[in-house]
Amino acid sequence: MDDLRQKYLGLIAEASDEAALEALRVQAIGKKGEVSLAMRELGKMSPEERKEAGPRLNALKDEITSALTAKKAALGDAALEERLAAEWLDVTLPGRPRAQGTIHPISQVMEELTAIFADMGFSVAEGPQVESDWYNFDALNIPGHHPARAEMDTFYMARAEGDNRPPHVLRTHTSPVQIRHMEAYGAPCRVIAPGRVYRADYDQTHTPMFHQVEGLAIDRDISMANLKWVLEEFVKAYFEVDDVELRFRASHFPFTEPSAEVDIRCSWEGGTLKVGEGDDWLEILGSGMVHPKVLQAGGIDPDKWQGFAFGMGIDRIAMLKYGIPDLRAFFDSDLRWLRHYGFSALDVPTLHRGLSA
Ligand code: 2NL
Repeated sequence: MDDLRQKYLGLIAEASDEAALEALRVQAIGKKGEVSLAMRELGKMSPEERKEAGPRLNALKDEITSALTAKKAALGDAALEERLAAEWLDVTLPGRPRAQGTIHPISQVMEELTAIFADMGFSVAEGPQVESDWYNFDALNIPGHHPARAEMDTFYMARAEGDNRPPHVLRTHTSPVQIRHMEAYGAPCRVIAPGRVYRADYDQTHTPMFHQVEGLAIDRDISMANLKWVLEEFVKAYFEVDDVELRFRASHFPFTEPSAEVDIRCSWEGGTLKVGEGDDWLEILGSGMVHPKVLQAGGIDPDKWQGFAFGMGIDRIAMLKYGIPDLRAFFDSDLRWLRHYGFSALDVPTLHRGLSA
């Protein structure tokens, strides 16, 4: 019995997996196992011998059973330890770093404008940045001899040698987009055209490429009163104030009649702009009733339809709202500037969430 004990306790201690343990269990205390066979021998013993050997065999069986159970648990623990080590995960590692890029203030402001005008029923139109002189000038009542053509500091595209047709131009405003819109969709219409425009001008307050948004609303009875309301709603929503005061100053554009430049009441205190209060006026846009010749150029009958139009510089209103001092920095692609003035990609401007919340 001591031999059996030595043998099985030794084998159990050395078993390397559960299958080996099970084999040992069968071999020792299974139905035909060595201990079980020894127990069967008890029947052949004398009562005295049996009284002594019986309990010892039972104790041996118990001892082997507990050794098997203990070893099985130890093997399970070891397997778990191994799995935990293999599947180890450092939960103290920092999370994914925040996105490197930011939304450029001009993109942000374009999204804001779009949200505001969409709420008033305006759709967004886009068009080519290289335009024919017809769409950029003639259709807008700016004929070849008109001083506005010279004043606009236009970039002209090159023509092939001997090609005497008038050259294409880099659009000097987004008005051509609206002429194309009138041609394609007719009246009535309500549309804004935001985008890049180009003029050969470079100083403190001018860059050769800049951004403009124009708006156009045409219907049977649209008037300057509708223009005034739309612009008031726009300025309130854009500058996120409850009240504004607009001032219309008579002006002149070839494509509108009458024409007005629009100022908003404001104050400058300690270098920060407050809209809607104070004694200063800030010029923000030009506007007017669409000239009958321009309606006609867009294929719309000026005897049946009329409308207002306006245009404003996006870069300037972005600087005003977000306190950006230098226009030229907009286009320097300086990463430090972009991180400072840029917006999170998740800050999508909507009217219900607050434009720049
Ligand atoms: C300004 C002035 C303006 C328009 C743009 C326009 C467009 C069509 C017809 C008539 Cl298709 N007008 N656009 C009208 C008035 C002023 O812009 O100071 N922009 C920065």
